[in-house]
Amino acid sequence: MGDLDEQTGWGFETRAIHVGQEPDPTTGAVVTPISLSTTFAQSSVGEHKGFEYSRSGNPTRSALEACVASLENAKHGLAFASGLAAEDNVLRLLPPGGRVLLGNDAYGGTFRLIAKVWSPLGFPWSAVDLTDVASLRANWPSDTTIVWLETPTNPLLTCIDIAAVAEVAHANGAIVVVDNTFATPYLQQPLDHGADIVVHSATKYLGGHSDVVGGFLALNDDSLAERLRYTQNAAGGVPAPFDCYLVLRGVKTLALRMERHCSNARAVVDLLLGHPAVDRVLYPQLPDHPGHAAAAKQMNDFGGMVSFTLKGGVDAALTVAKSTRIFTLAESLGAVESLIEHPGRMTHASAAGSPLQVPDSLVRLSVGVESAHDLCEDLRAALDRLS
Ligand code: P1T
Repeated sequence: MGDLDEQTGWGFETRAIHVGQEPDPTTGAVVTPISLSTTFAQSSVGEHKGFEYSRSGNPTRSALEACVASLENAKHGLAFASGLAAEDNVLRLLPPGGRVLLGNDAYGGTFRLIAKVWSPLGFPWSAVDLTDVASLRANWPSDTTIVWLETPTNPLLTCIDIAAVAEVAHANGAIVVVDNTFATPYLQQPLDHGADIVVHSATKYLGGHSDVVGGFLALNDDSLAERLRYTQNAAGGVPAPFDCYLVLRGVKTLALRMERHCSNARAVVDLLLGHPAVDRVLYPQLPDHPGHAAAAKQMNDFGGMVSFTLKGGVDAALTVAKSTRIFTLAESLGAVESLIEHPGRMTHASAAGSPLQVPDSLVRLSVGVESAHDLCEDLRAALDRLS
């Protein structure tokens, strides 16, 4: 990755290890300390060293916020207790009656938050096919204030042209929120393509080791950032200092891990494409994949997530999901170990009966960083059980 940061002059990998993480001025500690203090001494009322109370601001959290903001080419970064806490903080920007347009494929929990929690409070939502920008422009609901998209989407891995959607949204006075969890800032920096706010489930690739739940927002706009920071403190969905430390530790190796996730995913895709039990392989690098052109334009590589459908339908999908040995049957994604799941019955069960319902013959893989050979053999053995 050649892109240099304007502020530091450093490349991505250097920023991941050093931004916000200067050696501790008191002790020289090279690793950012975990600051557990909930409160901070004031020399006189209102005079302090930048921290007052740990919900409002914490040194370990500040380090994480500076680092991931830099990776997203963002001026502002805000860390949260989970991806959904970060999303909820964004939805608090909605004006009374403001509509959310949600892409028609997205994480089930995001759908649930928008459609089942916020919508009944008087904030309408609609599901839209964001690959069809002409239709988005022609059918724009006038009460829309937020367009919410994932690219690649969870779990179908459809890719959306961020710049094209941002152009329509901005012309209509709406903001664009991009969930960059699947791509990570190593592969895609949505703010550079016109997004207004980037959302992350830091639980996934940023943390990278399945040992921390976290969320993140990155953005450039000062007034939006001020509002989001106000709500971060007022509503209080902040992460613990230890969690911030774990995400910061994970981010240091993000570039290395993503390289391996991508190359292992390619090996898995080749295996799946050649197996007779597989119906369709979903991976953004494939030329016939929905949004391949958008992915090729805005991503540096195609990521570590692979989904596929089985000719044998739901029964075959459930059999494969329980038959692997290295791929662990579990929700979540983006960590060093490979995971397999059945979105229809697991991560996306809440979307059943909605426009975001997923096919029941679908299996989703989070391809980890183990040996590509072992991963392919594991999958081959599970698929062979179907014949
Ligand atoms: O789980 P949490 O940290 O709250 O993040 C929610 C979230 C947000 N956005 C995307 C794209 C996600 O995939 C998730 C969480 N997803 C899973 C747990 C999953 O297995 O798909």
